[in-house]
Amino acid sequence: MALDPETRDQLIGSVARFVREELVPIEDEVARNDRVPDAVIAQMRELGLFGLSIPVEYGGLGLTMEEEVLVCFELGKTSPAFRSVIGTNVGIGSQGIVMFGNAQQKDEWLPRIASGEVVASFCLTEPGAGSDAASLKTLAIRDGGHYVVNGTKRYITNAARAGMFTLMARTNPGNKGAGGISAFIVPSNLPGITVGRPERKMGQQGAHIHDVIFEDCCVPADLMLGREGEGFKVAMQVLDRGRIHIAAVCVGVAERLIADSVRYALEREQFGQKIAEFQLIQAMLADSKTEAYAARCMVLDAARKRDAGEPVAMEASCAKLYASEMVGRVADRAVQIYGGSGYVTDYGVERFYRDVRIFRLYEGTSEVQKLVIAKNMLRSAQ
Ligand code: COS
Repeated sequence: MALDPETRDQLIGSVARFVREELVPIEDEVARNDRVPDAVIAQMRELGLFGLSIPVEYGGLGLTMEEEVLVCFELGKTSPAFRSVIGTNVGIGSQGIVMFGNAQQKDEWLPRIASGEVVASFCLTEPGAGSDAASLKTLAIRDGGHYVVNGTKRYITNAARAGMFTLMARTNPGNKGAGGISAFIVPSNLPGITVGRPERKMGQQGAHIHDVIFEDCCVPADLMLGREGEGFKVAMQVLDRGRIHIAAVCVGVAERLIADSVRYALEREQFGQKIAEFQLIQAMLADSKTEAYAARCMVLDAARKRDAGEPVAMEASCAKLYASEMVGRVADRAVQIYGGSGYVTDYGVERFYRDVRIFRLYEGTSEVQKLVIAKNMLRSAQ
C-alpha cells in the first residue's frame, strides 16, 4: 500500500539530505579507496535503505514501485557506487524471494535482507552466458534431498559481502533452453562456494563484482524458488523490475550532472562573460534537461503501470534503454561544459562519465532492451 503523501515526502527528504550531507562529500574518497566506509553502510541500514522494496510484514519499508523510483531519483544524485551497496538487496538479489518465495523462505530471509544484516546477490550471468542468459551452463542436479550445483557465475555484484545468492542453474540438462533452468536461494556459507577477487573496472569504484564458483555445492531442495523449470521466468520478472529501478538511478545521476553543469556555467567566465550566457552552452543544458525530463516521465509511468498490476516488460525496457543512453549523453555534455576541468579528476565530472557507462550494459544491454521491446510489440500485434 502506498505511503501517505506526508510520510512519502519525509522519506524522500531524508534520503535527499543523507545524499547531500553524508554521501556527496565523500564521493572522491570512496572512489580513491575503492571502498564505501562501514559507518556509511550502517547509516544506510538505519535509514531503512536495504529494505525499500521488502514488504512491511517482513521488516521492510514496502514501497510501491513509484515510491521506490522517487527514492532512486535522490540516491542517483551521488556516486552510483553508494546505490550499489543497497542495490542487490532492494532489487535483483531479493525480489525473486518477494515474488516467488514460499512462506517459509520469506520468513527465513526477507527480514534479514530488509535490515541489511544479510546481503542478497543475484547469480545469472556466466562466462559464456551474458545477453543470452537462457544458455547458462551451471548445473543443479537432484540428488536425494539436495541439488548438487557446479558452475561459474560472473560479474556478480556484492558477491564478497553476500549472505545469500539468488541462483539460476540448469536442473534439466536435457533442455538447453529457458525451460531447463530453475532458481534457488543459496546461503553463501554452504561448502563448495568460492568468491573470486574483485574485478578491476572502468568506474563505480567502491562497488564490487566477482566470479562466484560452485563446486559440488549441495543446496537443499526446499530452497528452490518457484517451480522446477521456471527459473528463467523468475530471472526475467526480477529484471523487469530491476530495469525500472536502474532507469530511475540514471535519471537521478543526470539531474545531478545537470545541476552541476548549470552551477559551473554560471561561475565560469570566458570572453568577458559567464559561459552560461553563450547560446551554445545553453543548447547543451536544454538538451540535457529535456532528455532527463523525458526519462523521468517514462520511469514514473512504467512504475505506476507496474503498481497497477500491468505487465511492464516492454515499458521497463523502454525506460532502461532511454534513461541509460540519456545519462551517457548528459555526462558527455557535462564534460564538454566543464571543458578541461571536466577531464581532470578534481571536479568529479570525469568520474561520473566513467560511472554511467555500465548502465548501458548491466541488467540487460541496450541491444537486449531493444529485443525485448520489439518482441513485445510484435507479440501484441499478432
Ligand atoms: N516475464 C515473464 N516471462 C518471460 C519474460 C518476462 N519478462 N521474458 C521472457 N519470459 C519467458 C518467455 O515467455 C518464454 O517462456 P515460454 O517458453 O513459456 O513462452 C521464456 O521466458 C523464454 O523467453 P524468450 O524466448 O524471450 O527468451 P530468449 O532466450 O530469447 O531471451 C532475452 C530473451 C534476450 C530478453 C533474455 O535472455 C535477456 O533478458 N537477456 C539479458 C539478461 C540480462 O539482463 N542479464 C544481466 C544480468 S543481471 S546484471
